[in-house]
Formats: sequence, C-alpha cells, structure tokens
Amino acid sequence: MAAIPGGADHAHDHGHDHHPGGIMRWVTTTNHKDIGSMYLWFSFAMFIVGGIMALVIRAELFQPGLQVVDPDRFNQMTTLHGLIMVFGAIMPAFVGFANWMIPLMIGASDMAFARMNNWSFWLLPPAAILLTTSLLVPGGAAASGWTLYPPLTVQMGIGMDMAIFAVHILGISSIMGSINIVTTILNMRAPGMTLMKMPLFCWTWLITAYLVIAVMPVLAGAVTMILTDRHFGTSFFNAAGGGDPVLYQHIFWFFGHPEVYIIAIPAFGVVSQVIPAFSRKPLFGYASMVYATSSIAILSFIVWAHHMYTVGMPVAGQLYFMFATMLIAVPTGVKVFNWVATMWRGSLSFETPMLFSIGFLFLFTLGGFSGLVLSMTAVDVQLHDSYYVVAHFHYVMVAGALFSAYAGAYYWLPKWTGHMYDEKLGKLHFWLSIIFFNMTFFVQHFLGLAGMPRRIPDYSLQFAEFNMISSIGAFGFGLSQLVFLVVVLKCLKGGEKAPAKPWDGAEGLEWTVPSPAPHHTFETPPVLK
Ligand code: CU1
Repeated sequence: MAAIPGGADHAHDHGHDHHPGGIMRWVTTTNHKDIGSMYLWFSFAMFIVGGIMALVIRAELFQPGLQVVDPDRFNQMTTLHGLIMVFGAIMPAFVGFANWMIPLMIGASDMAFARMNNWSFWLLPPAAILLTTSLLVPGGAAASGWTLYPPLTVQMGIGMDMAIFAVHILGISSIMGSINIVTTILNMRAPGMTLMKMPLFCWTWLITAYLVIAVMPVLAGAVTMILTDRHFGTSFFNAAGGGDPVLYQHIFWFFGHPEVYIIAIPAFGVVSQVIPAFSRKPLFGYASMVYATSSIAILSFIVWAHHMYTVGMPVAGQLYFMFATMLIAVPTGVKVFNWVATMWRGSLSFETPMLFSIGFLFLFTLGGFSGLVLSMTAVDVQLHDSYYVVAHFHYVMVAGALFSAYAGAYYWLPKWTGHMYDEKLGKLHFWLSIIFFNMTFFVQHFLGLAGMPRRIPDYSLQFAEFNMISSIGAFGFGLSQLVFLVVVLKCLKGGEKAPAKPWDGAEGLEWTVPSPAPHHTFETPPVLK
C-alpha cells in the first residue's frame, strides 16, 4: 500500500510497517522513483559495457590486418554490442524515464502494478549476466550479429542458447514494463487530465508500449523456433527439412522494424518536453504530434522487408516495401516541422538539455534522410550490409535515442537530485559528444559507398584512412561519456540547490505536481509559488 503522507514516521516509530534499508531497499522497492533510478543506472552500466565492445571493434578496425582480436571474437563483439545497446542500454533508459516521469505528469501516486514494476527491473541483471558471460563458454558468444540469422545460429555453440535465453528474459521484462505503462496511463490519470491534455512524453510512451506488447512476442517466437531447430529436431529454418532461412528474416524484421520506433518514439517524447521549455512556448501542433506519432507506429508494421531486399523477393514486393517505407517520411516530417516551429520566435536559451535536443534534431534528421536513401530498392541492393547502413542506424540510435536520453537526463536531473548540475561540464559533454560522434560515423557513409562490408574484422587498403578517423572518433566519444558520469555524481553529492522551476519557462506539469499527487483536478493546472 502507498504510504499516507506524514504517516511514515509514525509507522516507523511503532514498527507497524517495515521499510528495509541498505541493499534490501533496492531489491524490494515498489516506488516508481527508486525503480526509475535503478533502470537509469543499469542502462548506463550496460552503455559502458556495450561501449567497451564497440571500442574493441574500432580498435581492430583502426588499421588493416588482424591485431587485437581473432575474427570469431570480432563477430561476437558485434553481436553483443548490438544486443546490449538495444535491449540493455537504450530501452531500459527510456523505461527509466517513464517510471520516473509518467506518474508525476498524470498525477498518479505510483505505477499501476508497483510490485510487477520491481520484477520488471530485476529481470534485467540476470539477462545482462547471461549475455556477457556467454563470452566465456566453449565456442564463445553468438557470433551472428544482433539479428541472429539462421542457418548460422542453428549451428553455433552454447553461447547462442544463452543469447536466446537472455532475449526471452529481456522480452518478458519489457512486456511487463509496457503493460504497467499502458495501465497507468489509461486508468490512473487525475480528474481533468484527459488523454489530449497529457504531456506529449506520456503519449509517446503509450504508443511505444503498444508496440512493445505487439512485437516482443514475435521476436520471442523467432528465437524459440531457432531453439527448437537447434535441440528438438524441427526444421523451421532448415531447407533440408523443408524449412526456409528467409522465413526467419521475415519474422525477425516484423519485430525489428517496429523495434526501431520502440527506441525512437520515447526519444521524440523527451525532445517534445525539452524544446518547448527552452523556447518558452507551448509545443507547436500538439494534436498533430499525437496523430503523427500514431501514424509512424502503425506504418512501422508494414515496412519490414526493406531490410531484406537482397533475398530475391519479387519486384512487386520490392516496390511495395519501398513506397510504404517512404510514406513514413511524411509523419516524421510533421514532427520535425513542429519542433522547429516551436522554436520559431521563441525566447530561446541554450542550456545542455536544449543543446542535446537541437543536436538530436539535426542529426536524427540526417539519419532519416540516409534511411530514405536506403529505402530505395535499387540503391539498397548496392549498399546492403555495407558501412553506409552502419552509419545510417547509428545516426538514428546514437544521435537520435542517446542524445535525447541525455537531453532528458540533464533536463530532469534537478528534479531527480534536488541539485543543479554543472552547466559548464554539461556543455563540454555535449560539444565533445557531437564532434566525436560525427567523426566516428559520418565517414562511415563514405566507407559504405566505397563498398566496405560490415561485420568483417579486416579490409583492403583503400579503406584505411576513413577507418582510422572513425576509430579515433570512437575512442574520443567513449572517453567523453565519462564527463556525464562526473556530472551526475557531482549533482548527487551536492551543488547549488535546484529551485522548483529551474528552467524559468514552460516546464511541464511534472515540475509543479507534488508527489504523491494531490486529489485536485487538472482542469486548472497547479501553480507552484
Ligand atoms: Cu526498418
């Protein structure tokens, strides 16, 4: 049961209600803020682990020839880097934001299923341990890339089984988290908080949660079919037994494309909170943002085969998937227009959250354009599995999702810790990140256009210069992220006390609503004195 305000001390004095301390507080907590913080710390730890794997990859690719790892280890690094960043770092980061902010934004006392919330989080560490320790078993980790394509994955050692088990656990965690978010938003809004009055971050998570519930079981099915092909004599993906490895690609990408939006849409939500605050204007085109986000989510289900133009599909299929994919540019354009229109003639200021949001706006749009390039079948046949693809999705994942996660973290750090963060260090973190990010990934467009394949530990001499630039950029980017750790630790330890509304502008409801929420109506939003 939720504690009654002012009742906690009483309960403590008389021993009626036991509040465990130390580590048990975190193991048993049902508080949405505690769980949100654990998600965010877990996500950052996984970001470091996945980042170290990326640096192993970039160290190997620093120059032609083999020097740091053998080809098998290299492929294991690409697999675990992808799985850990997608399921261990980015998704938990935004679930952490959801836990912290959604109850505050809609005036709910906590998440709907507070104990399930605890379990959703605590499933993550075992999955992370399975993935990372699979490097130590005979045969090593899965060496297939994060997409786990058969027939390769049907033949690999026990590391593949560990990856399948980890994917199942991660899927269960994110489905439970999403059920919690949907239920909280639909049932626990304060009176007067209609759906179309919700802060946009809540809308983006409501839509994302439906995507998660729809497609995570599809991924679970795909990897389970690999598992039965491996151990129980089925032939779903084995041509010799009447199966088809291309079937796996269809199932995987029916999950995989919506997954891109599971990552991107909460990022849109964060940016849609930050840009209005630092423009001192309400979000431009709120309703159109809701409809555009919903359209993107629906369209994401009908474009999956743009990842598999080269499997030999009929021309009619290629044309359909090409035009359906291009259609997504329309609602995405609406959103970019609205963010720019929000800033237009606003009273702008450029603190770190706003810098990361504007960085997101520029670079995510660039990643969208390279996606449009890849959507064209005739072009994609040339660029498939090249470094152009790697460049494209890192603009979406890093400059899209990671930069907006940083925007959100800097924006809400004063709310979370009660202290202002070090603005100078924050700005330093932003500028180092954006410079080294582009140094790492912009040149990869050229490598791809010149024909360098991805997931290969060696390359011919004509690719040497761009690879060296990319690797130096990657190490710079990795080191720059330690600045963020310093900022957060400093902020937790102390520093200037944060005022109630630190950004002097159009902060959202979450800044003014006390927690637990009051039983008032949001017809007249509360104003903090
Ligand atoms: Cu896609």
